[in-house]
Amino acid sequence: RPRVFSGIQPTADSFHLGNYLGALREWVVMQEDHETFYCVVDLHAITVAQDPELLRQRTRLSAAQLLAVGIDPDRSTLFVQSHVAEHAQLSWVLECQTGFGEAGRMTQFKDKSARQEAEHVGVGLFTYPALMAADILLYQADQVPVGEDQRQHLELTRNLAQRFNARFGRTFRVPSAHIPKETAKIYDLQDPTSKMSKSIPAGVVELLEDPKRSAKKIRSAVTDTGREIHYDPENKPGVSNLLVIYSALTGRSIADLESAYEGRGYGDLKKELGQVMLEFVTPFQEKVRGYLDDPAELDKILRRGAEHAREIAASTLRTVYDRIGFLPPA
Ligand code: AQP
Repeated sequence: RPRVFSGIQPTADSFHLGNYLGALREWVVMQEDHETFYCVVDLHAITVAQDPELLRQRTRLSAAQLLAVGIDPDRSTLFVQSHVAEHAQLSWVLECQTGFGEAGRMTQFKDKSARQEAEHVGVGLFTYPALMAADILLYQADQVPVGEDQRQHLELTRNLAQRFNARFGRTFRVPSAHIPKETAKIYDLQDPTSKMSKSIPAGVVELLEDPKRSAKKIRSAVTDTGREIHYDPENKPGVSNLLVIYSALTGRSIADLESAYEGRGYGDLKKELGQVMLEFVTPFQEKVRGYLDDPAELDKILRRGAEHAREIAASTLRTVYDRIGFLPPA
């Protein structure tokens, strides 16, 4: 079975609809016929300042949310990145293979560093993509389910794998990005030309917030002039984004929704999407509470995941260290 790796940062009190529709939903589906490794990437989280206690809480909360969306620990290896030391170890090796200019061209680094004062931008934010490459290459992943925003990092990962293989002999499998067609990029409800992102939280729908609050955000989503409910991302980005979300959460096609809402206004669409959201998050939130009520069980799942992940990661790292000429420990 093809291997899959993906990760998510424990940097917010809740995952948002962009995370779910762009990535997590695919994670769940891929468990069916892939060997799946899913990781809460706490090492990535500290590329920006984190409160230690909050980071610990959010790491558990992230694992609970992954289980609640349907990641099955009997079918997937679910673990926390810092529990497997090889991630940081391979990251260093890959940093030494990454060009300074190459890393500087990453748009996520440019965007995130531009939002902070220069002296607060850590080197970790710059080397973030090398760590991400290490995450993926350690497990010899074939596919990486992510949202569109990660495409460039995936391209760098592929380049690093090919470069390493060319220089030191075949060591890494070269992975491909698995980006869903319809939901690759979910947009902010208040600014439907920007991606929904926790860093700019104006129009972000959080999976753990009160669904009444989500309904209110959906009601006040920026839509376009005109009245017709029609999928046209270029001219009607707001309403198109709502249609994509609606379709993804219900499994109804966009064409079907367009005809169902023919002659009706944006108000109806928004109200009903609020209800769809409520039906989606209610059982999810209940499951999350269940996992949080039993932290010992949660920790056991994560321990088991890390043990399995470590075996594979250690084997890849041994080969890498050997190829680059490190003397094996006696
Ligand atoms: N708006 C989005 N549409 C589709 N996919 C998205 N992803 C994130 N936003 C969207 C995908 O979610 C996965 C986890 O990403 P992450 O660990 O970077 O999570 P995040 O940091 O919470 O994502 P944000 O909100 O986008 O945060 P910032 O602003 O810090 O970058 C990834 O597969 C990502 O593609």
